[in-house]
Amino acid sequence: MELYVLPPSPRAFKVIALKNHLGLDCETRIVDLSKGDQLAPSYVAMNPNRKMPVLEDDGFVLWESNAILCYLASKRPRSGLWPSDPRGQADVLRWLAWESAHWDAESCGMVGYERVSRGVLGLGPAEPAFIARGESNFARFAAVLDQMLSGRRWLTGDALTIADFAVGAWIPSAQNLALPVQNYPEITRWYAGLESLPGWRASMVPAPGARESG
Ligand SMILES: N[C@@H](CCC(=O)N[C@@H](CS)C(=O)NCC(=O)O)C(=O)O
Repeated sequence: MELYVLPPSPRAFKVIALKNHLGLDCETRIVDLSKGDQLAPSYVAMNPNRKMPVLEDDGFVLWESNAILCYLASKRPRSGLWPSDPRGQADVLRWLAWESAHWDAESCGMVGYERVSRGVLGLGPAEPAFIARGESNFARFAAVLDQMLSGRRWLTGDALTIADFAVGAWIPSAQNLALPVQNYPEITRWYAGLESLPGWRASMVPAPGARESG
């Protein structure tokens, strides 16, 4: 398997952290967005969206980071990270959708796009109105996350799942983007649990000020 990624972007981090957590045999290839690697015809043939990450497994090509999480976790069904029972699976799917629609596109990712990705992609200065909207949405959705984590070790209960990888991958970026993660005690407690996983720690990239959310 090969993963096409640009760490420390959260969409890259989540798939790298899961690969490391599961000990999967998988090469990583850097997609340098600042150099336009995502625009190369060979890359566009894999992902016509011209975005990373992408997974390639023996001719099977998969884009969308949360779909990649499902696929990687399916390689180790006994890990329980992608449950097979209908309610467990739907609960995880709920959080994968929430992460993509709200945590990424409307809050952390919106602020990251304006403050970091625009620079990486050469798209000009940030638009303050989008930063303000992203910060306001962060307060809204971080409160939901904090409340839902109350009384739970992990996002969907006692067991770690790929939902934790998807949502938790944004916390280092949120901190670097000065989003006030520290105001949410349940998020802080839960994230400490993720950071204690050896595979998670091994995936951290020390890159202060550089492409935290690209
Ligand atoms: N929903 C997608 C989002 C992927 C995405 O937005 N990737 C960004 C950077 S992390 C990208 O490749 N941007 C390049 C561009 O838009 O030109 C996923 O989760 O995989």
